Amino acid sequence: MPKSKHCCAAAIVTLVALAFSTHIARAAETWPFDLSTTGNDAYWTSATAVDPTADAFEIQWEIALVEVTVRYLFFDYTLDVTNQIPPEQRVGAQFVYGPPPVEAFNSDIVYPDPPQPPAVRAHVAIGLLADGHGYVYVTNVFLGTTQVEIPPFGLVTVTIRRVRVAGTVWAAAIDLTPGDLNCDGAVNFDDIDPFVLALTGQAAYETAFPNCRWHHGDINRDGAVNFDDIDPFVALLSGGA
Ligand SMILES: [Ca+2]
Ligand SMILES: [Ca+2]
Repeated sequence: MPKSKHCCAAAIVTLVALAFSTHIARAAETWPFDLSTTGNDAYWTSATAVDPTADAFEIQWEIALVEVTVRYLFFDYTLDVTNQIPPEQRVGAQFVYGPPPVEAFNSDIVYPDPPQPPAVRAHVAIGLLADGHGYVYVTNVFLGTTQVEIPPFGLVTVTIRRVRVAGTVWAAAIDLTPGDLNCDGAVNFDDIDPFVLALTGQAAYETAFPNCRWHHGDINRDGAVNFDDIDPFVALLSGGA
């Protein structure tokens, strides 16, 4: 039922999953999380950490279960509403530069969409703490009413009393070598052609260099490889950066 409004496309997750499988990450962790709220703020932090000194991090998350507990008459009913959330809105992925703390997701989730009155609204933040531990924070929770089918009563209006969200957060710590677009360990003229390819887009670059990193071309560290990286790349080649 809660609907993420600003989540990433499944295609991006597929790309990052591909990156996880083909790139050598310095350390990667998989963390299951399970959060419940009856209106209170809810905080989850991971038991382990990724290396907080890494250059960058890839963070993925997947919501595998959304349960709401509603009250009708004198009874509580717990309903699995996971399938009401489109699959592409249950997953997300983000590349972020260090040092942590870093945020991969930070947005309000609201169901249903405005202008209908919200049944569930919460602020959700996902990221890494300064020490490399993962976190999921759910704050500013509002639980209202919604209509659900409860046999044998039919469609009834119920008060939402509790929301449970469970899933997985993955985080990988990544070392980057800015300018080394062919990943041979050096930054020199051999990197010019791969850099030009990186300018045409991440997908084309990663097809040609599946074991290297597109972000090696993001010399100015703004998250993308584009014309703004040309001057700093030239400076790297000339040893001036
Ligand atoms: Ca190189
Ligand atoms: Ca850039």
